[in-house]
Amino acid sequence: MICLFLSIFAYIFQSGWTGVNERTFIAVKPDGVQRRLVGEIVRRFERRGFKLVGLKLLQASEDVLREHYWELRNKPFFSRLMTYMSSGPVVAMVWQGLDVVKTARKMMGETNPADSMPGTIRGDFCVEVGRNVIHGSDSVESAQKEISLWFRSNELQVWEPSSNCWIYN
Ligand code: RTP
Ligand code: MG
Repeated sequence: MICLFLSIFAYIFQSGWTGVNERTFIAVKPDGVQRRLVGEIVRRFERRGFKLVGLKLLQASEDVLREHYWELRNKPFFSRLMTYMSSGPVVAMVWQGLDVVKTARKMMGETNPADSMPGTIRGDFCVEVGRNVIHGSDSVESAQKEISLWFRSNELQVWEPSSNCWIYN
């Protein structure tokens, strides 16, 4: 009963979540899964201090991918991108924390791995834009849309990390 109440409360107030409650959608793309980078990527977000609230391994449907990359539908690389993203399972995740959208993008590096600094995920683990191992929402608004596209509200966990007082003052 309490869980149900918390889930409904969380769902209703999802769009108002900011500050330490900000959320982003991260996906390890099929090449990242194939190359056994899931653990490394999760480790980086955990060690930075972000909270994992959702995680699943799935084969993304064409409908979900089309919706997810709708803004890129007229780009010349769109069909290659669809083929790439449906070439194997992806690990879909939701991470939460202060400025997590912006910080996750910094941790990922640039879209083109060649422009990504060493120390970033793309700067450390890939070389080509068409195999850039990770996706991250580019704004709080996109994050909200992507989270509701990829996750049902009951797949997101409401929990209080015991380390919070060592991460936030
Ligand atoms: P993502 O959405 O996957 O996190 O990547 P992003 O914001 O850094 O870049 P975006 O412009 O949204 O592009 C989405 C994905 O499309 C592939 N791409 N291929 N010139 C190309 O062949 C090209 N440009 C982009 C990449 O996989 C990119 O991450
Ligand atoms: Mg993008």
